[in-house]
Amino acid sequence: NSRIRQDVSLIGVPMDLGADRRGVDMGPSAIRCAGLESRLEQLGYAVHDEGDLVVRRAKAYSSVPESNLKYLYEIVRVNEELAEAVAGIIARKRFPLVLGGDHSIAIGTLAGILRHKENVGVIWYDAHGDVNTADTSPSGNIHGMALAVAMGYGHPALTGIGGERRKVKPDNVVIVGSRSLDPGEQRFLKEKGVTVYTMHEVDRLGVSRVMEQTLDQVTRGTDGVHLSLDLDGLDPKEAPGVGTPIPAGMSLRESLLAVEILSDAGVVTSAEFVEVNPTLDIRNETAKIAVELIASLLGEKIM
Ligand code: 6HN
Ligand code: MN
Ligand code: MN
Ligand code: MN
Repeated sequence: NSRIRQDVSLIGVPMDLGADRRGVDMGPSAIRCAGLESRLEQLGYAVHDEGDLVVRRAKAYSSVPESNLKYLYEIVRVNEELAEAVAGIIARKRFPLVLGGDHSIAIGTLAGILRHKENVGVIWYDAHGDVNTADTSPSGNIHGMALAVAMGYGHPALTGIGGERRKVKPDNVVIVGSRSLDPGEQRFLKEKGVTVYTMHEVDRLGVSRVMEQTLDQVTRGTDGVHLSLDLDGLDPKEAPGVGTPIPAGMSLRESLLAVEILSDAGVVTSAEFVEVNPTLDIRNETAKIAVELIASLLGEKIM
């Protein structure tokens, strides 16, 4: 089978500051409750649960941005720790599986990965582009900036995370499932030449071609592939437990197919599943979907 020949290290990051909204901090707990560990053990993996990082709660959560980089310093602190943890997991030759938490944690995950890899390919499965900067962000929420930061664009406190000078190269990034890109993001993506498969392309080409082309792009000249999967990439009718739902998204079937294609290719070297918000969910369905997708990514087969 296409099982990854590595032990898996789980690490939870109960971060909600990047979304400026409570509830998404419960994501790691909800995904664990949905049976992640036993599911991976059934696949034959040794699973090492490294527990959750500690995120200091904000005194107040505001819908009014107090600056265009909300909760900057606590987000930086946690991501520094995460970068360290992910780098350590890779050093121990394990597969890092990061559970969010809001998408701002991708900054730390990728900084940790880049300690070990020269050129990492990144698949950003998301309704959004997450390539805002303080200047273009409509919200000031750092989860909407994570991919730009990983490529080296944004506030120096963010781009300096992990002390890593290597950045993700725009050429090695593919975004899949977009249907909500802010005007500044559209400009950024065109300017940097990032490959984007919006829902339009997904509908025209079908998931299987999109994923084959994606694989082609992210494996060209890279020494690893990271999957950053935002559950809001899926249609909110099926995955309602997310803070920024956008209609007309990827179905569960399409998403399973996407991760199965990745699994068969055997190239993914790390993954994170983010933005599960149990307070907005229905009977933990979105966390259960996260577990289904993780199991399929790690080689679970129907037969
Ligand atoms: N996410 N583009 C919007 C913003 O505020 O920058 C939404 C970002 C959502 C981020 O879902 O990871
Ligand atoms: Mn996102
Ligand atoms: Mn999103
Ligand atoms: Mn399955």
